[in-house]
Amino acid sequence: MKTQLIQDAIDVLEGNVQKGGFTIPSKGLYPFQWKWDSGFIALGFGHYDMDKALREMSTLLDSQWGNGFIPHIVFHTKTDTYFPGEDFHQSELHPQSSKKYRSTGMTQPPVLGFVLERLYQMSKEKAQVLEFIDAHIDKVYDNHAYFYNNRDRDRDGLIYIYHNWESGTDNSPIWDVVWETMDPPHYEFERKDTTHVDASQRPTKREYDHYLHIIEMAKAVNYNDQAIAEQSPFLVQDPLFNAMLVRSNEALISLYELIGRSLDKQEQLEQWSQKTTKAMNIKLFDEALGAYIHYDLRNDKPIAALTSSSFTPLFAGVPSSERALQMAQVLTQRFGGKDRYLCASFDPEDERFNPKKYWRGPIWINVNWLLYHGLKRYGMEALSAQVRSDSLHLIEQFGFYEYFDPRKINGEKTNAYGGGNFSWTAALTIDLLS
Ligand code: 2M8
Repeated sequence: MKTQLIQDAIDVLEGNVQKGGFTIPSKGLYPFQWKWDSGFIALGFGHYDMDKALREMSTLLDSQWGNGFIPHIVFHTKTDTYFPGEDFHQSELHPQSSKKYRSTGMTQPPVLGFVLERLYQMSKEKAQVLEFIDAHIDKVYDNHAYFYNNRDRDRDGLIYIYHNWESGTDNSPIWDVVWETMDPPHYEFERKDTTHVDASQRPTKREYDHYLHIIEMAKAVNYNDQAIAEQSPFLVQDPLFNAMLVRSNEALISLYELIGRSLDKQEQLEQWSQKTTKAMNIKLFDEALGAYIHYDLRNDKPIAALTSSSFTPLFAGVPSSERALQMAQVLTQRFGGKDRYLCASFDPEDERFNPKKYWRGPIWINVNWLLYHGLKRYGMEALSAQVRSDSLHLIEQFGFYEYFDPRKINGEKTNAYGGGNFSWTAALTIDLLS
């Protein structure tokens, strides 16, 4: 079974590889290169074709802007099957945007540091991977420097995101409180996602109005970070985003040590990490809920609700061991139990939980992968094994889908939703089984 599932996963990945040296998340629905998808995808390739893994990384890094920014979508190919596309985003408005590729003017969670480290760890040809790392690591460092220099408004080490698409968890109920503070125009546009996936499993039209409105605001200031920080109605400190940064800082330090250079950068990364970790523990940990939460920087208030992102600081070693235990209890009692697979993307006990709707409840394999490794890091073997086996069970049962229903329901035809033959689901299956 194991080898068959790996082979099937490889077939999915290979089917999504494109001519320009990048891999799409899913045919039809997502026809370009996405930042954090590419990181997870490279981890799958790394187990059977390291050249492809490194090419995925270099293609993405090649889209970097002059200020260190790496965009969330790189529009390699011309197609009008996705909305909003390159003509809507207009990355060229920013004076330092890539002259080579058009892209979006927003980013996604910084996974590339730990992806590079893991590729090195899994490689059989260590010298080849180390040479690649030596040639590319400074770009990832520059990306982190971009965050600390431009996205840390209060200089406390917590990076903000200015759009829900930067979080990766697009329509999470977390953002509902922000939408309540906005009243965007009712734009006229043609959705493409709902021609590929049932509309009931995707964000609403009104939610898209909010998404587009923030982009219009950012375009009006030519994607200038300072102006965005002053004007964006959406300004949030996200526990997943900051956890990825801390974990990638840690990875970059160990990679610089390995290649034996840039002591100054290692020291800087260490300082950044300590600062972010401290701030996350002071500002983002909610004692009553027992896990990390989002902070609405624009409206200066915590968003007290649990999501799967709430537990991802485990992956970066951010919580103390006492807090980690508390988090594991919350995960088990509130998200787990005999009737549910781990881990729902939103609190199953909250009335806004929707088990079929995208980031409002379904399980996502990339977040499960982060939780699996996070729990392992704290020695919680049984719970981490459960996250892994729930993930593999759902994939074996239903296929390499984009997201899965967390409820254990008998007699349902399918518990899997969104795009099929989804790249990071396939890639991380390979990694979990290897
Ligand atoms: C989803 O987001 C895109 C916008 O970035 C979309 O809905 O069009 C999210 O799940 C995001 O996390 C993911 O990276 C992207 C591609 O898989 O799809």
